[in-house]
Amino acid sequence: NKESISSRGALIVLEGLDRCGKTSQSGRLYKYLDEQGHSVESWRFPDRNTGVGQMISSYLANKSQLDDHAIHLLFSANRWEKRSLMEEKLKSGTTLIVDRYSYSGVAFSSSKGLDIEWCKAPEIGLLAPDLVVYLDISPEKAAERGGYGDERYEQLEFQKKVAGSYLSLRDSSWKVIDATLSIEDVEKKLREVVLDCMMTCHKGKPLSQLWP
Ligand code: Z5A
Repeated sequence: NKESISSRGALIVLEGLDRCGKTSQSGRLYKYLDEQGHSVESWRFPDRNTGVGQMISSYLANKSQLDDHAIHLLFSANRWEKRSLMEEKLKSGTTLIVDRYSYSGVAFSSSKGLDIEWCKAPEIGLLAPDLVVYLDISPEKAAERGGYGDERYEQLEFQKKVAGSYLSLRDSSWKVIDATLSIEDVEKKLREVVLDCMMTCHKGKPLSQLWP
């Protein structure tokens, strides 16, 4: 009904290269919105707490090997297993701040050479974000931040390919924020675009599905 549509939460997705600052900014945004009295939750993908998430975690830590297509489908399945809960939360008025989503899935797998349309296919029907914020940093600058860990993908050459894939996925609806600004300045810019998007959702923007 009209009332439940007009009071729904917003699906906010943060994307970007490894170490662009998504985790830091998700935490700050969550704290701010929560203190302002909004119903809000902070989510991340991969969600390593589920059975599928544990398989992904083991793969990322180089403790298991999987075919590139198989791991792609596991990342997607990890979003599908949270889809109904996601819809429930949004419809009940909770805004979700999500650290990585389908765009990471497509950007990382297509950087390994998988066909981009094949990569997008299993994401069809997941909820489309109301806002995608891309925290923009060059792979070289990102690598300077505290160094990479031991996880798969945390290598400069691969991150350069991922940056190129993200560029081909971006559309005009994405908000791009310069992630090399101070943490406080990024936070300020992020708040502005998020509050604006939340207002649009409160006013009755319907939920939609990937890929629009
Ligand atoms: N992956 C995939 O292949 N397919 C999929 O479908 C999905 C993911 C969903 C695990 O992700 C890997 O899974 C990831 C993509 C792939 N691989 N890579 N690369 P993850 O989410 O677990 O890991 P991550 O995204 O790489 O997160 P991260 O290392 O935690 O980075 P971050 O969250 O973007 O950054 P951060 O932790 O907030 O900040 C990094 C450091 O920079 C830290 O020391 C901060 O204090 C510092 N920082 C942050 N902001 C600033 C500013 N503005 N100035 C200076 N310093 C800053």
